[in-house]
Amino acid sequence: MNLPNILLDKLKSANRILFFTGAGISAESGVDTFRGKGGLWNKMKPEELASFDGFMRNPNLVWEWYQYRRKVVRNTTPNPGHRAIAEFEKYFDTIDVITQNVDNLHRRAGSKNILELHGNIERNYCMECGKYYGVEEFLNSEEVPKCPECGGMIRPDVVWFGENLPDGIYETAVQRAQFSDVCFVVGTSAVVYPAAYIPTRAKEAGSFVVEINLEGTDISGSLDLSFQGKSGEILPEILAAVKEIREN
Ligand code: BJW
Ligand code: ZN
Repeated sequence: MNLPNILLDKLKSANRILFFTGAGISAESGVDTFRGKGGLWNKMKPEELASFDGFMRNPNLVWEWYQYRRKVVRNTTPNPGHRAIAEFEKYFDTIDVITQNVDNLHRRAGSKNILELHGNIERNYCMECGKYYGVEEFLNSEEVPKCPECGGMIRPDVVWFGENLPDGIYETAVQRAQFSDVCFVVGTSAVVYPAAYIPTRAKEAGSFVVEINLEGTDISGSLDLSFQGKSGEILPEILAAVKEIREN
């Protein structure tokens, strides 16, 4: 693929790069996306599985779904897209990763500055006393476990519809977006708010915003560039160009 000169110029002079990622970046690791082709929500109702009310209506079903996804995540590895993002750190002063994903794959790929807007599937907490737990404690629980300390219900540490994002995280994310020189928007349908405001906030502040997605999205037209294809193929190509222009 020939990368447009405008992108190469921006990458040559940039100091701060932001990656804003969604489920699509993990698709090539075998982690299901929510929407789009083959997305989870084509088969299941989001409000039943990813909301507090859905959890309270049928806690064991929701728990089972998370236990299943934990298994998928444990048995997979970061793909060339995650690894390319981690390698960008060699070439720029600041690399920020703001992810909507809960799968830990950016961390496992070696990225350092990660903001997880929607939590992390590899953590749990007690709904009564607030104590945090890893996943190992409840690895074989097929039903919602009870807190060993207080008997309260244990839930995954993720953000469901109608719940606030972790304290202050969205404000920090917007600041990082506004500071970025180039912002890559990777593998997200950009329909879930407030996360979906981030590319727009970056663009308004003068960042050069580049989308990488299998298909066009509602925001494609308002960004600087939009590449259609697999992030696990396109990101390594951009990294190869970065190596050339930043090492010489
Ligand atoms: C590839 C690829 C490859 C595939 N390469 N690309 C009405 C209007 C506006 C807003 C609202 C409204 N009603 C309610 C709201 C607010 C609501 C919201 O945004 N709803 C809209 C959906 C309508 N938001 C919230 O509730 C948020 N909280 C909030 O607003 O708090 C304030 C508040 C408090 C109290 C009351 C009301 C408001 C919280 C949102 C939490 C989202 N949670 C989830 C689940 C997390 C846990 C879990 O993982 O189980 O987060 S939902 C799900 O969607 C998950 C994702 O992080 C999120 C975004 O999805 P993402 O990452 O974009 O994935 P997909 O699947 O949508 O897209 C994948 C893309 O990849 C596709 O485009 C593919 O083409 C592409 N792709 N393969 C490149 N190889
Ligand atoms: Zn407890």
